[in-house]
Amino acid sequence: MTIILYDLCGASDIRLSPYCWRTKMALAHKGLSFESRPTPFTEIPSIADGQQKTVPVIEDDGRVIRDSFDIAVYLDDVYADRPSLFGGAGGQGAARFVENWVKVSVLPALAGLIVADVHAILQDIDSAYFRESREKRFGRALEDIQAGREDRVDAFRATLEPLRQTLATQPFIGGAEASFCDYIVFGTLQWARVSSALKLLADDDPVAAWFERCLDLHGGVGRAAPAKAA
Ligand SMILES: N[C@@H](CCC(=O)N[C@@H](CS)C(=O)NCC(=O)O)C(=O)O
Repeated sequence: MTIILYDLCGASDIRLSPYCWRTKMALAHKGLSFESRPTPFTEIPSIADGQQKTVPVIEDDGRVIRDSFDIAVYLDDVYADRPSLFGGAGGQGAARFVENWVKVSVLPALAGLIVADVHAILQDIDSAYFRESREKRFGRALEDIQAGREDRVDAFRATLEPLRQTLATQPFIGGAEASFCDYIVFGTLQWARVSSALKLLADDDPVAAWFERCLDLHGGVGRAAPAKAA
């Protein structure tokens, strides 16, 4: 039975969620086919069993699983005969560290650079909800959050230093091959790539080369999504 993925969708069918990208890369890594259901923010409460507050959510053979990390754990458990996302319990523990590094350091720095750009690519039905909820969260207008962002790009790049140094010894966070750890960071940068024309990484940054490698993984599922035009 085909897995259903509820995938956050902006205007012009832009699939923007950093967390849904983690799940799409995880499904592709496992070689599982899935049906992607485009989901605006304001329709999340009515998807699947009607109990959901965030996406990604998957439905697999009657089971409803939410949260990108829990979905990856589920996929490794249930489809254990397919390529592993974590490489076992130790890998899962290390991936939690990557998830929290991204949550604490990378995502907040990035959100402050692109949040108004993200608002600009949403469907009309989501526009007011996103503005209101994010302005409440940040305590400022979206445009004010993003203002002066050129001065904060270096600070954002600095949050990626652990990845940069890791790439000096290996092509992926997972080692020789990509793992769910890579998809956690990839999804975050892919969110920016599809939503904003801001140049985030220097051309000679090893993180930029790694991101290009990730875009090409699994038949280029990441690259198939168009980058936001300048
Ligand atoms: N920890 C969750 C976070 C998911 C999440 O925050 N998703 C956002 C989309 S990027 C969402 O659905 N937000 C709903 C809202 O803001 O109303 C995961 O990893 O799946």
